[in-house]
Amino acid sequence: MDKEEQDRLKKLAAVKAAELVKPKMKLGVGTGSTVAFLIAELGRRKKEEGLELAAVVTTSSRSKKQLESYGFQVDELATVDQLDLTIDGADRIAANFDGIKGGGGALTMEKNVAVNSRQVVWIVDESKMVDHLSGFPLPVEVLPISCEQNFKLFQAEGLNPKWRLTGNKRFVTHYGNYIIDLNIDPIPVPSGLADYLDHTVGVVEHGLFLGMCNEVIIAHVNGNIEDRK
Ligand code: ABF
Repeated sequence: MDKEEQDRLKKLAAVKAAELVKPKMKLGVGTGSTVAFLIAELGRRKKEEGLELAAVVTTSSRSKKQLESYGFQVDELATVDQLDLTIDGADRIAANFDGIKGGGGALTMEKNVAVNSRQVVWIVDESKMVDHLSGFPLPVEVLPISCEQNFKLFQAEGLNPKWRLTGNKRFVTHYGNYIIDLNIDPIPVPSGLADYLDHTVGVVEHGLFLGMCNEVIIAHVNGNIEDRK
């Protein structure tokens, strides 16, 4: 699928998801190119319909800038008790709605926003849908202070770790941490790996989002928009 076609599908999914956003909602907005189309649609509704939201929280500075460019005031998650709805992208989504996220490096904020939302909706083109989690490296955010030890540990566990780089330098997250991408394809038991990572000292967060998504809006190549719950 070429980029133009993929963008067309992403926009279709984003516009469909925007219909879920009601005035006065406390809304979570994610990160990524699909979400960028969502923000543009929300901006159109704000301009044409006067859409007003009770709160808007987002997961990256990139989304924050775009939201503010349309006149939305962006709030800190900590100031909002519970979000009504969060709409975000994903890198892979399994048939049971388990997801791999964090390809853009914002996984820690994305997970904090997701767990503090009553409803979580992911918007994707069909290329992201898989039977079982596979086909995309699993991001793991690690503290710099013990990142070398974490890397060696993952190597010893056969998790095929690779440093996330920007150019020839290690990528640094919004919180000053590094990302180690684990290349396990497929991930045989996501819950087991999530539990292992959750209990590995030095790991801040990982990109396994298990049992956190209520609905997936999928744009298919044939133009059909599937709303799967
Ligand atoms: C974000 O959505 C990240 O978790 C993930 O990497 C990204 C996918 O972005 P895109 O829509 O550009 O594929 O939430």
